[in-house]
Amino acid sequence: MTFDVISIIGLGYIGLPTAAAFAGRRKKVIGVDVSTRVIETINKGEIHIVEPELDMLVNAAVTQGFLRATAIPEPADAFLIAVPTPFMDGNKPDLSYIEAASKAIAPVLKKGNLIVLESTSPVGATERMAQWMADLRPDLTFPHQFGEESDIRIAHCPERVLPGHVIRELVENDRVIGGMTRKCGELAAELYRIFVEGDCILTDARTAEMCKLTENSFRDVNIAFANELSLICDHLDINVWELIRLANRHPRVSILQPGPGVGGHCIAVDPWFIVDSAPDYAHLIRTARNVNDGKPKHVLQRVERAAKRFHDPVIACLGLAFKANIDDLRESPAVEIAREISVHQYGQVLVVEPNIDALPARLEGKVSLVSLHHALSHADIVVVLVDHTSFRQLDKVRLQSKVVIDTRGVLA
Ligand code: SAJ
Repeated sequence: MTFDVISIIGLGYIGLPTAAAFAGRRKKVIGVDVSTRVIETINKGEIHIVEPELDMLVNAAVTQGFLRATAIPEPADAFLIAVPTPFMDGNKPDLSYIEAASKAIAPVLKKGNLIVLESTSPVGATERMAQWMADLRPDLTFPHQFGEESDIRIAHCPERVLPGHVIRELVENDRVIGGMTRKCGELAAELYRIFVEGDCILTDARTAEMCKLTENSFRDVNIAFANELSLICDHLDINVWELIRLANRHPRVSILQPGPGVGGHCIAVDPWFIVDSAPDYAHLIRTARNVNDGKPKHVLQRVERAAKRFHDPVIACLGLAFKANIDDLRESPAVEIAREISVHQYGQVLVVEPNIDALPARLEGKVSLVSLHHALSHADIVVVLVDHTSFRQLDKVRLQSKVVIDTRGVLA
């Protein structure tokens, strides 16, 4: 099959780079998003997120006429759904964005269409998506009812790219493609081969859903090990960074890095989808989540102890993003820690975040966004929360005579 027109639903951190990748291979791409601001920005050839190289690619795609953004879905040969799957109260997955996207494209579906769910999803979500569309289009047949004979092909192909390296990883990473039937998977593999240079490996939809959750849970459990070590080392007065460097000299040991907690919209969220679907079995995965979620509290206790040594200290928090060299503040432990320091009135809070121009609503009026130079000139206590390159390179002489709480090992 030739894919002349490809529609991407959700133009965020995954959808927009994917749209640009198809457009870069001279495919006509229709991007769909619910935000007018996002649509207007992209149609001007600009981007609304920070991701290296993405601005150039989107600009070229739009100016050459291969990419256009709109609010209302239009007919296409293939649809990729890349909308958020957050969790609700009780750590239960919230499929409302996938449901809304499925229902939005249902009216424009036609026989022969391929729909791929890219959003990280709990096991069974692809089947539910098929059912939502089938309910609205009784005139078409779907794979969960008609197998290989269906009019519509559906697959799950979870995104696996690392923020900050999206453009390279989109092309180079292998893709796990879970077709609702074999033909669904084969068609989806054909679509991805337009720009993917990694292997496209076929499986069923449920395994593909679980595979993505497994990858992120694996990382979460390993980060929890590092975070637990950091608590133990604080208690035993051992430098955890040196300890990990030494232990990693063993040929079969590869410990990750402790931090102020685990942030982002993936690793802090996805393991809960496994816990929710198998609560009686997912003990280790649940415990790892709790260890990582408990880390910001430990950092706060250290700040509180340090603040007690001063009268109304100035406390500089270096970094708000959920990890180095990005602007993404979603589920960021750094934001939470800065907020809590201010709420508990441990001192006056200065925040340095080179990748944003304005504070998020949760911090407005509570802390001041300042330059690194300003923070280092005024702070009594410096809390390193993100290992941005500019913090790694800071002149350590400027930290002399300050209390430093380095949660990332930037100064180790
Ligand atoms: N972190 C640590 N210590 C480490 C590594 C990470 O504390 O040694 C923290 C980071 O600071 C951050 C959080 O973990 O707060 C997550 O960062 P990350 O770099 O581990 O992962 P993400 O969330 O940016 O991207 C992950 C990736 N998954 C895996 O590496 C298994 C990526 O490939 C996925 O595509 C992405 O989740 C996603 O969208 O699911």
